Amino acid sequence: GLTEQEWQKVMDIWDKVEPDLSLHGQEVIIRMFQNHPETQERFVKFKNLKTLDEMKNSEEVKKHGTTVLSALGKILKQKGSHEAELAPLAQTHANKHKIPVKYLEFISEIIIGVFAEKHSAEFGADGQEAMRKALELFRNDMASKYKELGFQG
Ligand code: HE6
Repeated sequence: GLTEQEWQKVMDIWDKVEPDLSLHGQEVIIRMFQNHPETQERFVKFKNLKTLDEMKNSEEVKKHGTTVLSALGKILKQKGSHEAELAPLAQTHANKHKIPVKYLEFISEIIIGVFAEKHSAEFGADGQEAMRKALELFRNDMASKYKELGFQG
């Protein structure tokens, strides 16, 4: 788990991100699609987006970025006691979307990268390390749920 101090660092960066969730979310989704094209293939609604411009101009991508980061924010704010928030997410991502844990690893690193770029002054090495631990905890618990659901992930 994380120490109270580490959770505080995670909450501090989230405070910076939250006022502009859709911009951060859009950037995360686009970068995930660019760096890991296999992730884009999982989206019926985004498979057809070909160029970076098409992605940047898509209101749907922006909207989905907001959806993903607000769900993640709700989870992080539980500071590890996230069973109620995590269970439905694991359920859909295992059974419906079939998203491997590897892809959750991709998006975790991208989230850290995007936040670090946009908030270099406030999100230093220790903040990034705390966020990495929080996202690892999230992924581990997703992976346990996946197993319970019989999804190899
Ligand atoms: Fe996904 N997602 N997602 N997801 N998702 C979500 C929250 C997805 C995610 C990682 C989602 C994904 C593919 C997520 C998704 C739909 C992720 C919410 C709240 C919803 C929704 O309610 O619509 C993380 C970390 C969080 C918090 C891939 C790939 C990754 C890495 C869909 C294909 C798909 C969908 O709706 O089709």
